[in-house]
Amino acid sequence: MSRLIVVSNRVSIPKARGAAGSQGGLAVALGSALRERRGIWFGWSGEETKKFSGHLDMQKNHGVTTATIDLEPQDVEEYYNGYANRTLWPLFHYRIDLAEYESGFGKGYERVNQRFADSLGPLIDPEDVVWVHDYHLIPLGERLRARGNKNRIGFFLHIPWPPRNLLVALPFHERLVQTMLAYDLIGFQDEESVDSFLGYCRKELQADVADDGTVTYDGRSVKVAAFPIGLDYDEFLEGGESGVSRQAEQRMRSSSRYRKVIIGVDRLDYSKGLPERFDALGRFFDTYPERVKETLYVQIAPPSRQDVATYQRIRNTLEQKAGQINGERSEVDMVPIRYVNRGYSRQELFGIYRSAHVGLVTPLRDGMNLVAKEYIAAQDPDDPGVLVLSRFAGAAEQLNLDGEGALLINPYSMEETSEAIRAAIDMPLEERKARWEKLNEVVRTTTVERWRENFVEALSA
Ligand code: GDG
Repeated sequence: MSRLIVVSNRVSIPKARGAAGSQGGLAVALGSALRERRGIWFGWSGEETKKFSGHLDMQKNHGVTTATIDLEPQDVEEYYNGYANRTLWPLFHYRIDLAEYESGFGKGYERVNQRFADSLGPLIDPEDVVWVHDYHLIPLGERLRARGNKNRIGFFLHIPWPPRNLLVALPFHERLVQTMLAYDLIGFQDEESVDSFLGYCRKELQADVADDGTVTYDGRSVKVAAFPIGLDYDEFLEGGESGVSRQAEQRMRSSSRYRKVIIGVDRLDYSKGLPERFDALGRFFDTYPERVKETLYVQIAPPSRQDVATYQRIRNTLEQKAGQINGERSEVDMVPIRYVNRGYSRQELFGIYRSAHVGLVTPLRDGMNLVAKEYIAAQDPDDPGVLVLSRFAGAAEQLNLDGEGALLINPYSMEETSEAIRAAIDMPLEERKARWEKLNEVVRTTTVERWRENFVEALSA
């Protein structure tokens, strides 16, 4: 079996399976593939150094070799906070109004991708299969090719690929997409992204696009397909068996005094549609005032990317909205919203999801959204809750199930979201069970291991 080299912006140092506070499904799935194939996980250490030296920090943890490099402060500012998080992230999430572009960002992005290629290149053996992850590293494949690398190299994008008409607003968009065509396989989360990408190649680059998703351009071919990511289902369920999980569930049930709990769990990010969600809840409480006492909305929102100003602004907006909803509707012994700016362990999250009657997942755009799948996996089969899901999450392609799975909503419509919350709260047990069984079947069978196997198999073929 050929060796697998995984490359991502940051490297998650592998822990033992099921270890306390253990990592997410991605780290677990990639970790087990790397163990099997004696591979290497390469990326940025998260540390800064005054002068880039290219020094590799190689470590072996639980059978997985990691190799990391430090970056200069200017690299971090231009490549990570700049081009990745202030240019590509907003644009790819359809927030052209928030996308900023400075030529320094573009230069920093190119420079860091070159640094990655130069440090990683010597580690790659001729038979290795290389798998590059996410928007930070789009040009890496081409940079490796320029060093003479002839390996199979694949790329997976965890976030949405935008429609052609949005992408053309990015300066030097042709160059970005042309570099991407240096890969052998490009994977997206959903068919919509695949269609957008192929449409761009056809219309902007006049590339040849075959029915099976093969793009031929400038003498080489790359296969493009959807590989929807999933959960490490077994590991997640095992965590749910733990005392920590049971306690978290019990704490939620007793502290909510048996009100109907609606749960939201999101990184504090403008793509997750949180202000719109808070407004929809306000609408729900206004439309059904008798429900205020019977309902509790819990929003867990750990802060992220706090070096970027838009992330500070969204935090202020949400504090204001939560304060207003609670100020207007609380009683001395009851608040309608609990808004929590911190993270919980995965075991605790399991218990919290399980205690909730409604899972509210309403991103304005999302590559996949794993919270939707975790909410389903955590439910009690005898008394499952209802998933209310944005049609703009990649997960909607899998979880709509012809209207028999999640309740799909348009997150820009307060009415639609508010009505879906009401329908979810009032849904009879029979229907909840029927929907949950179908949803759980999808989540149980399209796991992160399947995703990884499908991708690596297609890449190695
Ligand atoms: C990107 C794409 C795509 C959240 N709060 C806590 C916590 N989380 C965990 C969730 C979930 C993960 O973080 C978030 O994953 P999402 O998929 O919802 O979103 P992104 O972070 O934006 O991820 C996304 C994903 O990549 C994978 O390809 O699905 O579309 O944007 O697992 O549970 N985990 C813990 N405590 C928290 O408080 N432990």
